[in-house]
Amino acid sequence: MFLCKQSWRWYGPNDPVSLWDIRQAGATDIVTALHQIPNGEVWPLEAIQYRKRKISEVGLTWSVVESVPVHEDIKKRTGNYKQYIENYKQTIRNLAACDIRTVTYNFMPILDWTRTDLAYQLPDRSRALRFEMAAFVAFDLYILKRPGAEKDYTVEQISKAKNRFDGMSEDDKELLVRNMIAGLPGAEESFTIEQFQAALDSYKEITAVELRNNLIYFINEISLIAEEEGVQMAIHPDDPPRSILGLPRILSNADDVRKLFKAVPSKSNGLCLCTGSFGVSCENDLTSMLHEFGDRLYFVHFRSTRRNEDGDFYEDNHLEGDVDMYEAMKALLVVQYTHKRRIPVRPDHGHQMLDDLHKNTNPGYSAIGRLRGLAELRGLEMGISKTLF
Ligand code: DNO
Repeated sequence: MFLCKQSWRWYGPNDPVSLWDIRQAGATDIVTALHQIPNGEVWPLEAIQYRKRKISEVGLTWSVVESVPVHEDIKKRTGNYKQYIENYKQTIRNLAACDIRTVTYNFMPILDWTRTDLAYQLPDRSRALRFEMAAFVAFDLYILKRPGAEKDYTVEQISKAKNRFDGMSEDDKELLVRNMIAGLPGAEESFTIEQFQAALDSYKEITAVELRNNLIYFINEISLIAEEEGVQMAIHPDDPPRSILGLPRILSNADDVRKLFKAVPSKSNGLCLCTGSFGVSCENDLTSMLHEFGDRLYFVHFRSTRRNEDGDFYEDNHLEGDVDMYEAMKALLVVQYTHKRRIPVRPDHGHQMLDDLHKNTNPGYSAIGRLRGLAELRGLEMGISKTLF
């Protein structure tokens, strides 16, 4: 018996990876969302029930929602934010009525996870997702031409970005734009350059302090309902864990998490600890974070990144890279054992490899790379469990 609830993200009926594929990969629990419902609207009870039924027909359990998106108006506390919060509450009630009680969300302004390259070739010819600083800065300075952007970078970064940009073909530039702002799988929005600049402008006056206050306001409101319904809210960290494009970011390290839990002590206010996102910063000690936030860990993403000093990183194999997966898994097992709880865990992302190289796959969410990740994590879990308990 595994302690971790082994889960797998499924994008719904249009996902090229089927529920049967997932069952064969060895997962028992499904992480999904009703992506067809526009951001901000209530998820109808019948639609949740229908999705849940489809999942149970295959012998799997829908145990985590990733994500119920938070409307930008809520993040900015402008426009219709009050209505959107009421809608969010109703969605929570409807999910609870279907016995789905773990909800992931993030509070990153405008962009969810951000990468510059979705097909970075590794020495074994599999493909990984990558964030390359020079390409990112080139996008910001020479494609987006964000006013005042130069002051966010060093002279060296700017010169590297200029060289990088000069070496790009028109196709390269187009691809970079698409990778950056057209929306990665699960992202809530997609933009053209003009729309994107307008979205950035709408955050001009919003400082990190304000954004954090808006998050606290939101989660305070939601926790009233979530507590009543026994729903666990799990915030996903910033990815990458730093401010980008002049936007404030407020969930990048342990201190940010502490601030959130201190401001809203409700048990419904919890964390989705993503080792891949937090792990990009060498300042984040993942093992101690797993222990410290153990009682509020409602969901875990296991993924490992490999970084360099320039701020670049790529997604490595699950057991390699900068994340010490052995220590992370051990900490998570101890947490579950101590708190007498099973926590849903999913292999986050995976390489495009083997047959999947010739298929249309969702970047990061192909079948075989994640199957490899899950298999490695299961083995690691079993090995550690047998020696620990
Ligand atoms: C990327 C994911 C994120 C995550 C959201 C949660 O692969 O980890 O898109 O689902 O940030 O709201």
